[in-house]
Amino acid sequence: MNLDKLRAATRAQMPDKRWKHTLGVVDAAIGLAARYGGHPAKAELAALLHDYSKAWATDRMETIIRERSLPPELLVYDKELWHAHVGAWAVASEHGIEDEEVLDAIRYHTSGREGMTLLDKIVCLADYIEPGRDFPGVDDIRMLAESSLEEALVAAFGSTIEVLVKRGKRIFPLTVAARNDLILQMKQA
Ligand code: DGI
Ligand code: FE
Ligand code: FE
Repeated sequence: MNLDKLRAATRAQMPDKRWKHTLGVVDAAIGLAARYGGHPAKAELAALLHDYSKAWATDRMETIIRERSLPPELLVYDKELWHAHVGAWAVASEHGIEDEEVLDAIRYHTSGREGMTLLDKIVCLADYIEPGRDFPGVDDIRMLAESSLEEALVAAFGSTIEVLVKRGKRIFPLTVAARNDLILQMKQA
């Protein structure tokens, strides 16, 4: 597996704007890995690949979820969730990525999950705070990211959940589980 080839292959999956976001997430993930003792090369790889399938057609993702036995419950939640699981499947099957830690960080970067690993946290948070992000409250999350991965992620999931509630959308149970678990981790720290 050659990083330059993976970069070119990832670049080819998405429009310019998404690629710029990806490069921002790579930088942010490397920075968080340095701050919190994460594995820098794994953080870079997972961040590079995290939105691999983001620009794929909905039909294509739906077919993969059905045919490759990805969690069927995804289909009854927001389509925005699909690219994370489909992306993990795609980089494994198209590029032979086998590192389960990296694949999990890609798979759970949107929803989070209970028991998030350090790498899961780094990639998920990097996705929220990369320099191109501009949503209400992002600067508060950037500030929290300097002192606690967990506090920053609780704020980030909180902001996503608020938006989903305001729009009358369903919330994927793993996001609620992730937030609950992170709050518990903060209390135990
Ligand atoms: O792919 P990105 O745009 O870079 O970011 P992402 O993978 O975090 O996707 C975020 C989108 O997913 C955001 O618009 C909210 C949406 N979404 C829909 N349902 C859920 C959800 N996000 C979470 N965490 N949980 C949900 O249930
Ligand atoms: Fe994403
Ligand atoms: Fe992203």
